[in-house]
Amino acid sequence: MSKTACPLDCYDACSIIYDEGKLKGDSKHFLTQGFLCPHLNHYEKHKRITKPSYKSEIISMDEAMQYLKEKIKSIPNNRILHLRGHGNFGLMQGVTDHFFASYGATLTKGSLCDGAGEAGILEGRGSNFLNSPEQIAKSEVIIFWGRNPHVSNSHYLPMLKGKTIIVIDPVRTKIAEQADYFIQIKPHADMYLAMLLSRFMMIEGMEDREYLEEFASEYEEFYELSQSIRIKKTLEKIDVSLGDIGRVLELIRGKRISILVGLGVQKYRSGAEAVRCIDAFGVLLGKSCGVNFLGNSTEGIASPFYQKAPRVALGNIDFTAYDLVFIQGMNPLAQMPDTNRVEESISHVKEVVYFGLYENESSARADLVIPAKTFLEKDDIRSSYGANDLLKMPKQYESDIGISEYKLALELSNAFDIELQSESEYLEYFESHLLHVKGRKDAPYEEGFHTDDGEFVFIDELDFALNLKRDLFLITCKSAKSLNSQFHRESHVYVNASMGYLQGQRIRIVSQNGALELDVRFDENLRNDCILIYSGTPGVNRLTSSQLSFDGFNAAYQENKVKVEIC
Ligand SMILES: Nc1nc2c(c(=O)[nH]1)N[C@H]1C(S)=C(S)[C@@H](COP(=O)(O)OP(=O)(O)OC[C@H]3O[C@@H](n4cnc5c(=O)[nH]c(N)nc54)[C@H](O)[C@@H]3O)O[C@H]1N2
Ligand SMILES: Nc1nc2c(c(=O)[nH]1)N[C@H]1C(S)=C(S)[C@@H](COP(=O)(O)OP(=O)(O)OC[C@H]3O[C@@H](n4cnc5c(=O)[nH]c(N)nc54)[C@H](O)[C@@H]3O)O[C@H]1N2
Ligand code: SF4
Ligand SMILES: [Mo]
Repeated sequence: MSKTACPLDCYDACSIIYDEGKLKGDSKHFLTQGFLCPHLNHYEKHKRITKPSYKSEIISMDEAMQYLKEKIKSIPNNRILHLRGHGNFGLMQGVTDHFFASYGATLTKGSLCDGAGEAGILEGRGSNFLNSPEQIAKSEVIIFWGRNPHVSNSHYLPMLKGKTIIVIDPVRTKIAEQADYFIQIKPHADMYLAMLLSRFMMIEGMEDREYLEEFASEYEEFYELSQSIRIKKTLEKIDVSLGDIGRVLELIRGKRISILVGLGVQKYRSGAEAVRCIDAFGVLLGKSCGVNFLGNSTEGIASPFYQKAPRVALGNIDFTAYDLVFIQGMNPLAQMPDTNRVEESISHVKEVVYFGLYENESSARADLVIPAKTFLEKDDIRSSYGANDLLKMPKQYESDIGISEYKLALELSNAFDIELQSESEYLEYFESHLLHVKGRKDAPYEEGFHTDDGEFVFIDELDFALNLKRDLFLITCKSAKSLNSQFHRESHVYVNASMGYLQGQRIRIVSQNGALELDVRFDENLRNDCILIYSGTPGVNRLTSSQLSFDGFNAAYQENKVKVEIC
């Protein structure tokens, strides 16, 4: 019996007991409470890549590493790109950055995930720490704002018992059904709702003046900014009523409140501004309240790996600038936005290397495929964006399949005379943070912020208009069955029956970037100005745009509106 942790990209970062070949939830861990989700309950049943291949021909691992070294040697370093996703959240995944950066290759910046929201948080607070789950458990009211806990954050659910729940989401999610109050907001409208909630709560005198005077003294200027919004017209535009605002204020008055903000609100070019406005609302509520977005999982843990490298934004890479692209822990041909552009751009690359666990669109495009080891077959340690702890992931058994990230980086480093410390030195360095990650506290902003003067910086202008084109909003969020493009991927488009399509009917969805045909499934929980296609659905990103967020170099998966054509 041995302890490890789930490696997946997930708020919960579950602690696991590996017992005689079975993965079980750790009953002693604060969040895990003895339960794992279906992804981990069936983890070892998913068919993985077992052998390396070059141009679809099976080769040995030695041959694969030989090919890789030869290709790297034959290509100028400024024509090599290293792409890394979060298929595995272990900190040792970053060891390959060390090799590629030291070698002079290009790395990436920005994110496909939370970069816009994080930019908004950083502008306000100067850092992106989390209130701990233990701290959230003390709240009387929890607001889920663009976050879907039954799907993406299920280990928070037990702690909701007895609390008042408010949900703000364009979709009537399971948590919305259970909530004390639900606002089925129009997509992309959150910035305005946050501003109006802030304005009315200040009119009601509900702000925590003592806290604000000390740590957010520009709140009156923020109130003035909120007055620049025309109430009636804006409420109509965002499909929210004055009654909705009044009811939310009634439910939160005098209470201890946590606002759990998810990805939904920031999948737009103006994602940073939306999160910044919601964060300001949380700050006005005062000392014992606050917003948790996805925390920076490595805040307070300096990387031991060499990181200095030219960097390109992950969301809109021009692949034609490279002759070798090394893809690790990621499926960019499905998960990057604007798949048609990505496919065309990457078709010019001479050597695409895929280093991962599963066959997918990216392994299909790759020239060289190198199987990775699973988290049970290598040593690692993980941090999390939903909790403050670090969890060790020691190797559980030896396997002949695949190669670890450390071993791959070591072989490359030896071949190119690059210095690399031993695996145990890196692991020990990360483990030294286990007991006390610098700066991480249960309530990190109780005594001020991490800006130059310790004060919260409010947004001081609002210059984004709502996109009022008559086309439909595309909602593309997480599915319970898959982890983005891993495991059981969805294959339908979901619509409200009132839109007039038939169950099972094939429709063509068109955006300014591409088109996709899918069969219809009804979902009565959707608004009739939206269609929903889950993340991981093959082809969904043919509809999305390469335009990045205004701040944070983030993909903007819901910026494009769509039209439907009957096939
Ligand atoms: N089962 C499962 N779990 C996962 C993942 C997975 O693929 N599957 N992925 C993991 C990853 S990588 C991440 S980053 C997290 C993210 O997990 P979440 O933060 O929960 O993100 P999403 O599911 O993308 O979106 C959350 C909610 O935002 C709503 N939403 C969409 N547009 C808007 C909007 O304009 N305004 C508002 N207010 N809400 C909106 C959606 O309807 C959805 O209910 O989940 C992680 N956990
Ligand atoms: N339309 C739309 N697109 C989206 C999103 C959306 O909501 N809608 N969400 C975005 C978000 S938030 C994210 S985070 C991205 C995620 O997108 P990706 O980063 O591409 O993540 P996955 O699809 O989970 O693919 C991860 C890959 O990692 C590999 N892998 C797993 N474990 C290991 C390991 O230990 N080592 C190595 N080397 N490889 C491993 C697996 O083979 C898998 O193919 O997608 C983004 N794309
Ligand atoms: S809930 Fe998240 S962390 Fe827990 S087992 Fe599932 S994927 Fe892993
Ligand atoms: Mo993500």
